[in-house]
Amino acid sequence: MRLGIDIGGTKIGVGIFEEGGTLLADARLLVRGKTASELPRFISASVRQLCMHREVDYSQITSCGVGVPGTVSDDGRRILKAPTLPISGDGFVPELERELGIPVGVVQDSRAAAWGEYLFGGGKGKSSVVCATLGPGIGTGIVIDGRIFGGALGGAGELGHLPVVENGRLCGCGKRGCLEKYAAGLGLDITAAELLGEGKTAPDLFEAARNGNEAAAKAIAEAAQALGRGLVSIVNLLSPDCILFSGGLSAQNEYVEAVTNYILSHCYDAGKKPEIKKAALGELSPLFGAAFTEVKKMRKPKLSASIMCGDALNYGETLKELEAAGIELVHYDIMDNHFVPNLMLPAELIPKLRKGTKLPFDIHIMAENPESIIEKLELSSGDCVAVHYESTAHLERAISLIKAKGAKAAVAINPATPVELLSEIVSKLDMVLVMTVNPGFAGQKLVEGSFDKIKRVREYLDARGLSQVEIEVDGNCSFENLPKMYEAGAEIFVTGTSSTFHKDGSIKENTERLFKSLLNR
Ligand code: S6P
Ligand code: MG
Repeated sequence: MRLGIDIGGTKIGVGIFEEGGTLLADARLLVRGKTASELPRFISASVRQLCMHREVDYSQITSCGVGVPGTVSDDGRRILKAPTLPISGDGFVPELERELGIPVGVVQDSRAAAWGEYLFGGGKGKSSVVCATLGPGIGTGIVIDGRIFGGALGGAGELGHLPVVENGRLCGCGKRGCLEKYAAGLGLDITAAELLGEGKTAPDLFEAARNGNEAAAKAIAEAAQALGRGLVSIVNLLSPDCILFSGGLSAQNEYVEAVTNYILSHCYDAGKKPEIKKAALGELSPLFGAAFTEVKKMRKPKLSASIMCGDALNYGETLKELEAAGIELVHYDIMDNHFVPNLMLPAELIPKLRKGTKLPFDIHIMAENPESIIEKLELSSGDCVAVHYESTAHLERAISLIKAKGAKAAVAINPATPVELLSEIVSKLDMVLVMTVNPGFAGQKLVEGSFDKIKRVREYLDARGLSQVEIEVDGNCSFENLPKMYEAGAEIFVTGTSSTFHKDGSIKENTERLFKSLLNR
């Protein structure tokens, strides 16, 4: 099941859908009086209540798409600009994820409407659909060949901001003379007040035209013409096979008819004409589209404490403290003084340490001939072993050896090693370990460009359909860096002297601080 949310200025629409597109339950929530920080909790509580009322099993909902009246980042994680809403920035998506406990993504609401119509409404079966939402402004969503088109700059579909009058009415975007200031709700309100007197609004203008007021009829015809011209540009540029109208203003039949006629009589004749009609899902189209927008998988952050940074006189006690603090893995560094200029932790110690903890081991081999070390390891299913790409000519053999012992297999890459070098092995991996310092020592500075490297590794994996392959980061996972590493796409973090074992706090205090820094990112 999927959850769709459509956030407007006064109301929030909520819909729960079956995978095939059947709407199981929906509701409208009033947002009045809610501050930005209260919204995620309010939405989550309302959705859970709706599920109870309608006997929908909340635990079956796997993702949530949120339509917002604003510009969002390409990855659907951030709201870049939403002038009419109290929410913006990086916090909304992670907060809502925490409240709902499922992955969340945001999408511009007019794009969500077009996507909903393309999948389940008036655009079903078409290849390219343009859906113009005629409300107070004009929002236009474009679907081309089965994908929402956002454009390289992110602003595709801003039909409402087409300049139509030089030095005309001031628009909310800061410019003057935009189409929506003449041809959509707020613009027609201004025209109504100008022609019929103060306090008159768009519905009065339509009413007056119907009752024979020539000035009103002329103004509406001009507005329809301006909108028609804008849409002709879209038809001539993109050649869509379907144009849909939704939003409150689309209820004015004469208006929609006038715009339709203008488009059909003025667009370039390529032998076929686009089908032009009203959207089929009404005000639910953004809810459908939001629910069925692809949402990036939420990754649960896991901390893997580097035991070599602990108190060597008291490893048993340290392991207990780590477990109690919520650390999930023991990061165990094996170095040979050849591959790296340091000699640390023998493989033989692992079975002894296991007696002091239930935590799985996350073994990081920094040694030449890692195969000979893997052969010595006793592993269990929760363990993971990483070998360095740079350390062996027989990477595939090393990975197979790890797998044969029942553990998860990973390749570690040094800061200067490009992820592309893993192309032949990556499909066999459970994890990629991205080094953000040059391996060998704790307490080093982060190598420049590391956040971007993590991001590129995540993109590389996702592009190959390998989003299940985890990314671990090792090196200076500090209170400050770790949240950024998580945002960049990593999920397992090796914590050493810069966090879990930081000199200023106990393991418990430091780990609490780390979890807090992740929450407030
Ligand atoms: C050394 C090793 C690492 C360190 C860890 C220390 O390269 O592979 O696992 O133990 O990076 O963390 P910190 O916070 O001191 O950088
Ligand atoms: Mg390590």
